[in-house]
Amino acid sequence: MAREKKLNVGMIGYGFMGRTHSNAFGKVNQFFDLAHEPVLKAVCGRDGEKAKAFADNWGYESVETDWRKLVSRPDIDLIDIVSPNDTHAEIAIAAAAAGKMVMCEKPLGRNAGEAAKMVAAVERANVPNMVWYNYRRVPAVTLAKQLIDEGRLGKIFHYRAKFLQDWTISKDLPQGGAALWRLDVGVAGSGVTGDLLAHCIDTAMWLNGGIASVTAVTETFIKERMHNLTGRVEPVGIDDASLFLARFSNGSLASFEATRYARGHKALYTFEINGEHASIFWDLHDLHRLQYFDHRDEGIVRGWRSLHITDGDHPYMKHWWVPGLQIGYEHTFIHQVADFIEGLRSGKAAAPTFRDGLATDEVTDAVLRSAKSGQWERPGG
Ligand code: SOE
Repeated sequence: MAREKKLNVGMIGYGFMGRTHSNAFGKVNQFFDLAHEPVLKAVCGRDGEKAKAFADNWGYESVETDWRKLVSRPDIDLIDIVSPNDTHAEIAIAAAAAGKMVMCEKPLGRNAGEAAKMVAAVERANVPNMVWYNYRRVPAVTLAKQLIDEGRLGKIFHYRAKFLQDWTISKDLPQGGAALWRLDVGVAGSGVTGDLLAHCIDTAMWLNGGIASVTAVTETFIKERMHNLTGRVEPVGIDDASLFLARFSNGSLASFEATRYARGHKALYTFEINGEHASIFWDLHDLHRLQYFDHRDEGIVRGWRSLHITDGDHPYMKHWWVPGLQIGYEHTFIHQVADFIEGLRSGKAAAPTFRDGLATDEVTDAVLRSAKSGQWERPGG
């Protein structure tokens, strides 16, 4: 397929996610046959020098220090938002009003109220939109979706997910400012509920359908931290740990756990799904494997199989190396760009759209509400 059209990208923010996205926009055409070619037109950051250094490293053609200017530039087709959560809504709404396509880092809004306004903006403007819940596009996770949709698991009884980290245990770690905004509730919206559980919820609803109700507990272990921007010790408003039980609309029961206080774990995202006939288990630390158990196998050889997801038949893998050779974390972002661009060609929007991102924010809001009320809560209720 000829790369007939340029897709001019203007990215706002340049942190960790800025690197994953820039890498994806830069590599996608080498591996996927697509009608559009992303062009790294401009990166935007308030610190012009740092933004320039980022632009030089990744090959952006220009730098802006005011996102409003970037959004109004006629040579930009797509605004990609990788700045902190408190900027997502304002930028996305302005970008949609300017007729730009919008891609936004997760979570979509700091809460469902913000996310709903973002959905209204992109749907009113009728512009392509997507949220970067990248773990859907780990080939093993996409294969899990395929196995479930083919009915191999049968009726699903249980969904179990966790996302464990340990990077905020020290009480000396400040909150706020560059790299530490995730600890500042005003900027992040919430703690691990919006940052980590949101990933688990997005994957879960994609694999197992809607969540009907939740009951949750959260805890803030360190109650006060120095704030980098004010220089004062201030109360901590985020949840450090968040656990909830859920009932899915299909009748299955679930448990979810996320924490930044699980010493020894850096990014242990796992899920297990138990169905009538079969079960699957996936672990981000071993992301190219899917564990599969099928009760219908002959008894003497029945057991958990460790599938190595590197064959050309596996989702996305025919675009990469040869069977047996694995890919990693960064490829999930490349897959996401490829699917977004393919959606532009086919007219069938690639998920998760902003509307899907709103559904996740409705669940995270319900989790936080339940942790306060001590009651079961309904997403969107
Ligand atoms: C937090 O440490 C974090 O970077 C999240 O913000 C990402 O979404 C997750 O994928 C990895 O951990």
